[in-house]
Amino acid sequence: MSGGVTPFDADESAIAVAHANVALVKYWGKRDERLNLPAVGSISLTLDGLRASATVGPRPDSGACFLQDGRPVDGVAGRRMAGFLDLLAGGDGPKLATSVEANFPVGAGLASSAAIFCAVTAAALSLLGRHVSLAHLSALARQGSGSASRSVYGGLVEWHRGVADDGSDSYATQILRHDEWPLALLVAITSEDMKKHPSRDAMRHVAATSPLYAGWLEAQDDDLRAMRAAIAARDLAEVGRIAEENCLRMHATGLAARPPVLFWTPATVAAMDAVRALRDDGVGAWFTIDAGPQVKVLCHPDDAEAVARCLRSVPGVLRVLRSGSGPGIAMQRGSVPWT
Ligand code: 2P0
Repeated sequence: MSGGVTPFDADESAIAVAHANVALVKYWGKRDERLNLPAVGSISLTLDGLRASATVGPRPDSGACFLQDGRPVDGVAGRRMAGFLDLLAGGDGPKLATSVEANFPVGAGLASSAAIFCAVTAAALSLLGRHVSLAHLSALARQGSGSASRSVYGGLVEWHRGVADDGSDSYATQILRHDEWPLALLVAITSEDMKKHPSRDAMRHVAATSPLYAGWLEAQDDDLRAMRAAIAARDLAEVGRIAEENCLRMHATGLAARPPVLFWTPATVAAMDAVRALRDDGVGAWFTIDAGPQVKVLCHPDDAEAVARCLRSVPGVLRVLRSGSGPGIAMQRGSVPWT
């Protein structure tokens, strides 16, 4: 991060910090696009190494309402953020703007939108002087980006699909705090480019055209149940197995879409092979991959260095980020808006 330089006065802005999360049981598909309600529940690990901060203040009369690392963001992403800030402020509320900074590549399949929209939600509520429950904060963050609902909490988190048409029961809850089960997650970066298919567009396309999408929906509740049980038992091998299978099932829906959606590069596949080879050598490591080419590898913290060394040696892996289980949303400036 570049030290929190923002165009806002300290006394009329709020700053929140949130961490990205990686889904071990994935969110893929929506049951309501307008309210951003998921077709399935999901379970994630919040990452201490991947952090975004958002400053929210009054919108200037001219200029962008969304700055990322000091540069204005326009186009679809700018309009999406403007709409979200208006939603948070309410119909008669003040016009807001935000400046965000992340300590990791944005838009490259590293769940940057989760950290960013979660932090923007908390900072905006703080500035507006609102107080909400964490569940409500999660449901609001969800409307910015689905995965942001999970970054409200640290550790292992479940975002509930919910059944209500108004989305009132679709928010995240914490399964385990980040200090209750030490875990490590290595991210093998295979490309720093913006991803080819934004998640939102890809999941809409897959849901509309993939004959495997129905099977994905059908299998998810079993994975969620099994994952909850594996977490309760602190059974890392079982958590890893379910996460790997769930990830491959999600990507299979894309391969079967018309036209197909493939997020992987040769380095992605090489890193998956390297993880399988590590397991054959007795190292407990399991991969998961989101809507991008990076490979995320779950392991015990004692094995993290060996796993990182292995991933660094994979042709096409540019660098490896190391994370542990991270904390939930925090305020850096301004009052805490949750109760
Ligand atoms: C996840 N992903 O569970 C899944 C797995 C990508 C693959 O959540 O449309 O940016 O903003 O709700 O949250 C990425 O999608 O999508 C995502 P929107 P989001 O982490």
